[in-house]
Amino acid sequence: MKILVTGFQPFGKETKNPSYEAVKLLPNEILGAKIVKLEVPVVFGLSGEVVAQKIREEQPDIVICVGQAGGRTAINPERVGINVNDGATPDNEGYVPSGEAIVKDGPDAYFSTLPIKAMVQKMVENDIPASVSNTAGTYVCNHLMYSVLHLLHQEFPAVRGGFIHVPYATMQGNFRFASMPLSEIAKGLELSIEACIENEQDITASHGATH
Ligand code: PCA
Repeated sequence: MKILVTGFQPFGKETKNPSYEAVKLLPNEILGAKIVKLEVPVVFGLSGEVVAQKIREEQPDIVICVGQAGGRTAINPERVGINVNDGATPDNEGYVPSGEAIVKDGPDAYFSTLPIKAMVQKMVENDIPASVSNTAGTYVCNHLMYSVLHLLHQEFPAVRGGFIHVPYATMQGNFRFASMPLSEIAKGLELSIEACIENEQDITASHGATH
């Protein structure tokens, strides 16, 4: 089995992005699966193209994209990617979208095809704070999640994929917000990858939210 794991370059005021910093710490093999790592630019459009090219080259069985969600208090497997780019802050090429579709006439949303509940359960059992998130936002992370799931749906229906948001890493020094040591973030990603390998289908469990 081969698993493509992506993380992002830094964006905004940050000089490090804990997503790719944590991906770099992952072993090159997990439960016998080969781990292929890729750093992705924080740019609408280009992010999806770079990952699509790697998927075509590497032909992975699973694609897991990871991004920073500053202020989140846990590692969050995302449930859904939505078909919209909308402005929060400029991407790394200065572009601020205004609510356009990612794929014209594409489906409104794609659900993750990763076992998000099994991933959360495995992390929590191992003392890593984790919960399911029901929004990946409307910035580049949501863009990449939707773009990858669209590609997989169209061209690689047997390949599972999805997205994980991670909090700030402690070494970024944003102490007014929740953070986790980078090694713990990497541990959470490794446990999530194990859960993906172990669970072809997700487990039945309640991981909803009232808001
Ligand atoms: N986080 C941003 C984009 C890149 C990243 O790491 C997001 O949540 O959209």
